[in-house]
Amino acid sequence: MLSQKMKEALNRQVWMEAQSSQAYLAMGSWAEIQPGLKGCTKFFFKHSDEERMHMLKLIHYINERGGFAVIPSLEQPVLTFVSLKAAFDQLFKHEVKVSESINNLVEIALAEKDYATHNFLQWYVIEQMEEERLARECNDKLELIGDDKSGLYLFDRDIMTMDQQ
Ligand code: OFO
Repeated sequence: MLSQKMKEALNRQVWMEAQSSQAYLAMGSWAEIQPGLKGCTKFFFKHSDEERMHMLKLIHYINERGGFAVIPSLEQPVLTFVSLKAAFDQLFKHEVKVSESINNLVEIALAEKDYATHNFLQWYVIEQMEEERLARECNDKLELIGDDKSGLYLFDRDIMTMDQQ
């Protein structure tokens, strides 16, 4: 059985994952109308779907452990970006915030000796490490590329394979 505090904290995480999904959906929609960003468009939409899956996993966990997962209302995400680099900067910052939030959940689980939730959260800990790595890698590459159009072309072509490493 989840404690009240744990239930509330997990529900906040539901909101955070849903908000991430919205943010990446907005990035995908923005990328889709930019010339030559087919690969990035696919990447953002795929990430939005993954965040929704992270949210669903939490919803089922809360409900299975005697809580009630509350479907939250969402804030409108940032809709437009001055550059692809700006979108990826935001994505990276967002992932860092999500990692902090997951770490906070782990701390609560440990403090409450809720080892089931602690165990459940390990999947998120690993996932966040991977997402931060990928976002950092994308940012580093875009920093190197700058305004070089052929570099951007290759980045867009390769981004889906970077995602699988
Ligand atoms: Fe849910 O992993 Fe990113 O935010």
